[in-house]
Amino acid sequence: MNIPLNPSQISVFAEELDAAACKALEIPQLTARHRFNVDDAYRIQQATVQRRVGRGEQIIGVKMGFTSRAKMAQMSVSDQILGQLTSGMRVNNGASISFDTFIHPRCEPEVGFLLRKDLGANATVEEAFDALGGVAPAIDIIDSRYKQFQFSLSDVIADNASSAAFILGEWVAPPHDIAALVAEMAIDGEVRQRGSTGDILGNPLLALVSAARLASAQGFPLKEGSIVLAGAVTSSEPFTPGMRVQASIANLGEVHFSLLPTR
Ligand code: OOG
Ligand code: MG
Repeated sequence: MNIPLNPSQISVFAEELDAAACKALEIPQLTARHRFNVDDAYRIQQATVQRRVGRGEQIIGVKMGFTSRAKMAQMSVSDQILGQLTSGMRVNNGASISFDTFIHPRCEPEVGFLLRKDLGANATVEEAFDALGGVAPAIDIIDSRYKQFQFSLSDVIADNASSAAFILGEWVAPPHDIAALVAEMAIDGEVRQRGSTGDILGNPLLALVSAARLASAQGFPLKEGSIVLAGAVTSSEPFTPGMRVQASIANLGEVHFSLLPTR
């Protein structure tokens, strides 16, 4: 049975998750200690994000999770979830980054959207398309703060949808049909994952519609200028120091990053 959390429990859980992320040390699932519902999980998420804001980061967008069958099957979670993206998570396209800040990171190919208009809770697919200022290939770097990368739905929401870092390619004008573009992810030049943008709910614009609905429900409706990651097209892949990761989406371009050679 779920037990409602009081404000001090929410801040204790948020502090534990935030410390785990800062120190790159995994922790046991929170729900092993205290089962809580999805609403409380979003309150914990919000408190972890506010800790980042307190350190000077800005909230720059949101990401969707579990919008493809591949991800639902890989992680045994079938509900869509929302996470928040901050300035501290953004990595420049082509950058070399250190592995040290991660616990057991994985990368996944995604579609990124840039909004040129606010998008409300009841936005339609047409309104979502009209609100697009740009589309870009993206890589989401997830790094669950939980042991063995295992969690319940409430745990992963509290952990800000495993968000650790993300990389965006160049923004391009939204093509009229973005629902059937081949997406690939290669590690050290070898293609490891391949799918279609249509693997995201049949059309990645539906992930944007869901993001608008969930973000409004959580009290931070999507604003002009926000970045939205639509969720992974394929399963994620682990990576290690020295690797080079590239994702590409037909007609949209490519995005890549590298890991520095040593820990
Ligand atoms: C949770 C994050 C899910 C996606 O694209 O589906 C996600 C996880 O898999 O750890 O980012
Ligand atoms: Mg993702």
